[in-house]
Amino acid sequence: MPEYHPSNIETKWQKIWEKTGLFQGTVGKTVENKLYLLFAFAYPSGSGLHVGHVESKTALDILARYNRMRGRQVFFPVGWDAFGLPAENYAVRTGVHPAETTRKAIDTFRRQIKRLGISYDWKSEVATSHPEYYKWTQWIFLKLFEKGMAYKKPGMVNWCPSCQTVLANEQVVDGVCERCGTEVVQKSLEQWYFKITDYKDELITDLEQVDWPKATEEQQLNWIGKSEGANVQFVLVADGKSIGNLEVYTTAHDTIFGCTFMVIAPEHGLVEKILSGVVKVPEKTKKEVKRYVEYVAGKTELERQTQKKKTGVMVDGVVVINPVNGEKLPIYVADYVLAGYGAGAIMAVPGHDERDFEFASEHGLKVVFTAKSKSGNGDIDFISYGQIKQSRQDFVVINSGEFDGMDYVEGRKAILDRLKREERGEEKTQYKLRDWLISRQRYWGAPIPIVYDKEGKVHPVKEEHLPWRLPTDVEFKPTGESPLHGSAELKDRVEKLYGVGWSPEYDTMDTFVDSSWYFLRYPTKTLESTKQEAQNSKQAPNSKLEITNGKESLPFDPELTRAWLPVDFYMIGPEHIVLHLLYARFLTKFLRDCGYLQFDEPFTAMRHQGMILGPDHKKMSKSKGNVIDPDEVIEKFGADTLRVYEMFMGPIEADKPWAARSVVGVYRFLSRIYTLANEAIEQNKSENRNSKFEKGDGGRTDQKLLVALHKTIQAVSEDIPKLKFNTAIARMMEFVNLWGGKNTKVLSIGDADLGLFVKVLAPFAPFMSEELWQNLKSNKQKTENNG
Ligand code: ANZ
Repeated sequence: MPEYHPSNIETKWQKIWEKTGLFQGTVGKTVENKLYLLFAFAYPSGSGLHVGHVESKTALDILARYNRMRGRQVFFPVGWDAFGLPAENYAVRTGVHPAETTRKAIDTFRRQIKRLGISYDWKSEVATSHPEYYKWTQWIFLKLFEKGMAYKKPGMVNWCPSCQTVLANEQVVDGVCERCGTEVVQKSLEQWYFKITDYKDELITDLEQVDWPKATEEQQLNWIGKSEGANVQFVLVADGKSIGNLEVYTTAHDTIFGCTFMVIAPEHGLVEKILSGVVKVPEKTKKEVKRYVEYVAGKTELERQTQKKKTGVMVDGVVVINPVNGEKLPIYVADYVLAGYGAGAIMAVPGHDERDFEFASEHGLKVVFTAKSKSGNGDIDFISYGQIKQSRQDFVVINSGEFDGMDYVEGRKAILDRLKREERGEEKTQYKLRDWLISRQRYWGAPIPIVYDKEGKVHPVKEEHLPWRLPTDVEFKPTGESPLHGSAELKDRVEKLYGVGWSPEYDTMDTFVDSSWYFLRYPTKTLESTKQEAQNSKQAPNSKLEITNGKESLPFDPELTRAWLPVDFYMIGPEHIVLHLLYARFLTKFLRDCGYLQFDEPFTAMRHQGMILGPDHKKMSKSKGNVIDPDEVIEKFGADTLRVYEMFMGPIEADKPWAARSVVGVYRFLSRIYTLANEAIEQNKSENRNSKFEKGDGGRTDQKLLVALHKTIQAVSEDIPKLKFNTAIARMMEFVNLWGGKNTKVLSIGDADLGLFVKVLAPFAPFMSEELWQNLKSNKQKTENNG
């Protein structure tokens, strides 16, 4: 009886699958019942595949194999999010070129993934750092530029003094750089932006079209941050005279009688007027304001939003008048009010806003409540506006003149009506979403395809010059300037192509640009690879490689795109969901409006995998020494065991700790199947039964086992589409226990029924299933020959 030696079996089948090109070149132009499965492509880090990758890749691979078996046309592509900071930081430390590090890392990942038996269509393989890919990232930039959707403007950016680069907000964690821990500062730079805000409303409403986890949709909405409120005008008074209006944005105009002071951001226009002397204030105040503005300049926006202590200074000599009750209110400059949102000024209502309450407590300011709970005991206490908003009908307006006694539904409307009538306020909808800052002062990214003439005027690089290559003659020393500044080749290139005195754009693009359209490229890449191979083998020497729509070259074939997109199912870690999804959705909508795509949303259904924790129940990290290396597990137990174990750990969306003992348990389970199956095959052969394998032969199977088998088939078939892989495996384990548990008699099973069980197992443990299937087939041949 053959013993279970996974590595022999697995490497054998891996080679055969590869040689026969199984799973390759799977996209055709006419499709029926297609299923486009997408795994969020990985950053090829030097440390190779981790067990978390194994989890999500296996889960999708099960879906791919299962659906192929059910006759669906499955497209399951693979690629690399290959540009990015880590390779560049490594180059800075070691001098090894990022292209070199990235190539090596991709080789490692490719080897590991193949060893795992993931049934990718390798003809689709893309890497964002390859010129043939970033050519099209640049093409998309040019399309955006052409439509006025890519533009340049100076902006305050988060700057990491150590990495010498601009950071996106989410790369700043607690005020420090996410990568190196250095404190982030603010800096003004000319930057490129994409006008994602043009799509803000559609990015909200189109969420109705997708089947995503609710929490993920929520996060999209929060980031877009639509808020409905009002702009209100307060009269500004200096020296007893009106000097104009001060506008605030509020979502709680119904609390306006409770406004006891006004706060403006340090960047507000009025601050400038005070410092330049246009608005006169006492010299001492001016100095205090100046000092405060300087103090704030070092803080990031995030810090300003999250700090506990609310700092600020009073502007002596200027006041505002509350339009509803004529009260004179002091003005403060404080950094908890941000310049970029609303009017950069707020009416502070410490009775109902936590931030204002903290500020009022720090500075000894008056608190007025304008709301009382209907069910309350009469005592007036702090009620947060969040509570009021949740059930306006349960709160009564108080301390608000003629509006007293109304509930907050009625009061909100009546107060707005009065502000509108007196031309002191109007409804206003605000969004938190800002345009997408895409320029990076880094090397390892797609160069922005822009050149400047002698006057510094912006010109797009001509399409015929794409790919606008990333030069290689640069130094990896952080200088504060974009590394491309150091390239003589780039300067020469620009002068040769565009004229003497012209200069290149030195920034590269945010890697989020690369990853926001890769799923559009996959089907076409597969087609191109197939054509390329035919050409190489001289089968079709004249086949044209270029994809066009008759008018222009395109990154994605129109017919193929119509046939295969959108993506039917996207599996992605919960840590990437906010920005990546938002940007991919934005570019999809933009390309649709250009006429290249026919759908609104790129990812029809989506789910998230949980995290695999270390044996100590903590997040795996090198520094904690709790990292499990998938290569080691495969070496010891085989890829099938690793796959089945990770799927058995628990619900796919949950975080789960690694348990070495259970790995052994899964290995025993698979060994048991291997032994039982081969024994059955042997038995069926020796008894010289004419096995009707594949033709349905229930007769030779123990009746009890037969019933269990069909129950198992049903349960597993139902569990897989629901991603309930752990329960599916549990059902298979129950079946195997009945078939031949440790202390029970082995029940007989005919070849045909064994074949059915092997099929059920195949998506989970494809190598062993293939081996058993082969044994069954040769059994059939032998018995047929004998008979
Ligand atoms: C008075 C008030 C009273 C407010 C109250 C809230 C509660 P969302 O919903 O997130 O849009 N605000 C306006 N502009 C701001 C800025 N530039 N920086 C910081 N805060 C700003 O938040 C809207 C509320 O945030 C606005 O409504 C304003 O405070 C504040 F009981 O006005 B509110």
